[in-house]
Amino acid sequence: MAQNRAENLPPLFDLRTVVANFSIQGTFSNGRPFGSGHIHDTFLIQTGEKDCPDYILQRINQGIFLDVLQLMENIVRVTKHLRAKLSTMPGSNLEREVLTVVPAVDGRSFHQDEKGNYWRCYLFIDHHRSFDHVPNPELAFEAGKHFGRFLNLLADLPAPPLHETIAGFHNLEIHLQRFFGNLQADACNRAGTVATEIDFIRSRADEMKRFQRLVQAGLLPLRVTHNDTKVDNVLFDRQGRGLCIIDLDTVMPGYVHYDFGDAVRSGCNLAREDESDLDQVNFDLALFKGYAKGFLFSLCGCLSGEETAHLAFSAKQFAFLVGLRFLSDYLAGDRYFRITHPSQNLQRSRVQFRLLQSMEGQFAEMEDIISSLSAKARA
Ligand code: ADP
Ligand code: GN1
Ligand code: MG
Repeated sequence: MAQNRAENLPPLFDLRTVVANFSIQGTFSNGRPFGSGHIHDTFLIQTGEKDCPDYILQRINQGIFLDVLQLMENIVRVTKHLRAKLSTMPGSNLEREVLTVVPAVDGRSFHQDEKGNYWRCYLFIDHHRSFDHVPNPELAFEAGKHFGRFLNLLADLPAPPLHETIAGFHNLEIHLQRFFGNLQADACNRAGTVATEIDFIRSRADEMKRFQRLVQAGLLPLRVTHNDTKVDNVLFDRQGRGLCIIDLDTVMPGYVHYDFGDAVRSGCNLAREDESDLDQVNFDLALFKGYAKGFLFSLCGCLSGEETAHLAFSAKQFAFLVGLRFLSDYLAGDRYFRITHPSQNLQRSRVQFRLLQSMEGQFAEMEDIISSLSAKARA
C-alpha cells in the first residue's frame, strides 16, 4: 500500500521532462497541481501556443492500482468504445465528451520514468464546471442523466470482461474485515478516539450486508459500471449541462447500485466531504429526486424491478461503506486517501456517518421518490 499520503505531499517532479515523453501538440509552458481527487497526483499542463490544447498529466497511484498495464488497457478500451458510440450521434464533440488518452512517444498509453513512476496524459477539457456537491436539482438531474447514459453506452462493450482494477473494491465484507484488522492493530494509537464511530459501525453492519446477500443470491445483473461516481467525476459545461465522465480507473464489472449510491451520497450532501461542523451535514431530498430522475431517465426500461427496488438503499450503503473506508484509513495511518491535515479522514468518516443518519430519517421519502419515478418511467 502507498506510503502515508500526508508525508507524500507535495512531491516535486520535473513535469517538463515527464511531458516530453508524451505526444503532445505545442510546447510545455507550465504545470501545476490540479483538482481535488484523493488518489493520483494530478497536474494541469499548459502549452505555450494559443492554438494547442492543454493537458492533464497524472502520476498513477501504484499503491492502489497494482497492475497499471491492465488499468490502462481498460481505459483505452472504454474510451474507444464511448468514442465509437458518440461518433454516431449528431452534434457530439468527441474531444470534450470522452476522455482522450494522449499516447506516449513510444506509442504506449502511459510512460514509466526512471524511478518507476507511471504517468499518463489526457487532453484537458477546458471551460468546464465541476462540483463537490450539486448546487440545485437541475444540475443533479444533469449529473444523474449523464452517469445513467454512461452505463447505457457501455452496456454493449464487447467481451472479454474488463479487468478488476481493485479487487473487492465495493465488497463490504472485505472492508469490514480490513477495518477490524486495522482497529486491532491500532498502528497509530488512534482507536481510543473513535469509540462512538466503532459503535455506529457495529450497530449497522448487519443491515448493510443486505446488498451482499442479494448479490450472493444472484438477484442482480452484473453490468459495466463506473464505480467511482463521486459527483466531481462528472464535468459540466458552462451552461450546466453534463459534459464528460472522468476518472475511469474503476470502470469494471459492478452493479447499478454502486454508481447510484456513490453519486447520491457525494452529490446530495449539503456539506463538504470533510466538514468539521457536523450540523451542516444534511441529505437533501430535492437533490436526490433530481439525481434519481436524471438517472432513471437515461436508464428508462433497462433496469429490472429488483434493481430499482434497492436504489434508495444503495445511498445508505455507500454512505456507510465510504465512511468505513475513511475511518479504516485513519486507523491505518492515512495510507490510501490523500489528506491535508492529520484528522481529515476521521472527519470525513464522521460526515458520512452523519449523512447516513440524515438518510435514515428520510428513508421512507427516498423510497417513495424512487417508486413513483420508476412507475412513471414504466407508464
Ligand atoms: P482522482 O482519482 O485522484 O480523483 P481524477 O482522474 O478524478 O483523479 O482527476 C482529478 C481531478 O482532475 C478531477 O476531479 C478533475 O478536476 C481533474 N481532471 C481529470 N481529468 C481531467 C480532464 N481530462 N480535463 C479536465 N479536468 C480533469
Ligand atoms: C476516491 O478518486 P476519487 O477522489 O474520485 C475513491 C472513491 C471514494 C472517494 C471518497 C479509487 O475517489 O472510492 O468514494 O475517494 N476512489 C478510489 O471521496 O478509491
Ligand atoms: Mg476523481
